[in-house]
Amino acid sequence: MKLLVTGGAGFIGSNFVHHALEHSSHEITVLDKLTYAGNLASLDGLPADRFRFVKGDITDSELVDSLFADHDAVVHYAAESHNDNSLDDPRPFLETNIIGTYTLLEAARRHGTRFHHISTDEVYGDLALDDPSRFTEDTPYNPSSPYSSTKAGSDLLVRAWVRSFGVQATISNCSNNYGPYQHVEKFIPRQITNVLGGVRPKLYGTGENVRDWIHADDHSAAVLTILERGVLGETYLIGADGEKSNKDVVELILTELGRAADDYDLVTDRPGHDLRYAIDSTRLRNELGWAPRFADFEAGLRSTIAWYKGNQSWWAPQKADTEARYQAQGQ
Ligand code: NAD
Ligand code: TDX
Repeated sequence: MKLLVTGGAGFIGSNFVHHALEHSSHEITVLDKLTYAGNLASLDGLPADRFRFVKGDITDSELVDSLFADHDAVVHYAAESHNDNSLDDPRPFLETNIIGTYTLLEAARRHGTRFHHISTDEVYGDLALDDPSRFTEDTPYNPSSPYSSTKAGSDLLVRAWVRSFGVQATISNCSNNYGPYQHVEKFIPRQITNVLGGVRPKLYGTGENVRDWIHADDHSAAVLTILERGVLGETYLIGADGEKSNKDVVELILTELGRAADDYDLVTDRPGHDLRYAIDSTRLRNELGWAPRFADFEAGLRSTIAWYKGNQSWWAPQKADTEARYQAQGQ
């Protein structure tokens, strides 16, 4: 297939491009606006005969239309993705996540293009720490932040375009990703690069909030599986049973880097901070036969720490600006 990957210069999109070129024979075009979160260096070294990059905005309907005319399927990662930024300035989230997805869906409708929409478990809101249940495909939507509400809105647009216009789409909602090429604004890379720079990690609130971690390469394998074998019109949850409190993750990072496990600061909490996410991915495992390769979070975290240690030139240019933004927010 000729695949168009939106947001392929971002964290998860670039991991997908590397994964798909290695594990399939698809040709890939990346469409990416190169916002502060996009980085062409994440796409270095890809085979020129199967990979092409186009700089552009998913809200540009003329450009989108011309690219859809020339591709068999679209995997849609492009988004404004950071909750903290959405609390500071929600507008770009509405433009890219809602209008951008709408623009792509209209092109999919015109061209009859197979469409896979990448979304998040945050659309379901949060769970209590002691709640034995986990999110499933049937959990009602209840997003908390401007970011997660725009992702929920984009999911609902996809469902409506499937039902009303017969667009051939699937949706996946994945839990928190970690791995190489993740922007230093996000929790795990922020804390790894803080410790590498001699700065104490920053935990929001009490650090008891729980995230369900999955390696980005396992997410990519799941998306490729859904693209090739998923049932049109369906939603699949992606998760690797990786629940950990933020405090536990910071302690693991500190210990791995030879520092005392309690060498961190508690800082102002995120407004509306979701307490816990947890994914039940039974459907994807049973119906499509996917399983995570990085089942051991601690081993995956160690390899991620090693990647940030070895790739300072990739992240260092973003670090000072990112920390200045956090400092202005008291975090
Ligand atoms: P990211 O912020 O690292 O990357 C986003 C990419 O989209 C960047 O390359 C950026 O330049 C591009 N982009 C932004 N606006 C654009 C526009 N208008 N037109 C074209 N390109 C644009 O994000 P990420 O963490 O890689 O997330 C990718 C997708 O996965 C998002 O849809 C996100 O909601 C979803 N997701 C993320 C996670 C996670 O843990 N990070 C978990 C589940 C789902
Ligand atoms: O410095 C920090 N300290 C801290 O305690 C940062 C940056 C975060 N946190 C906490 C907030 C969250 O509980 O760590 C947790 C993870 O934070 P983020 O990396 O900002 O991720 P989260 O808000 O959980 O959202 C992520 O997962 C779902 C992605 O950014 C989203 O794009 C995805 O949809």
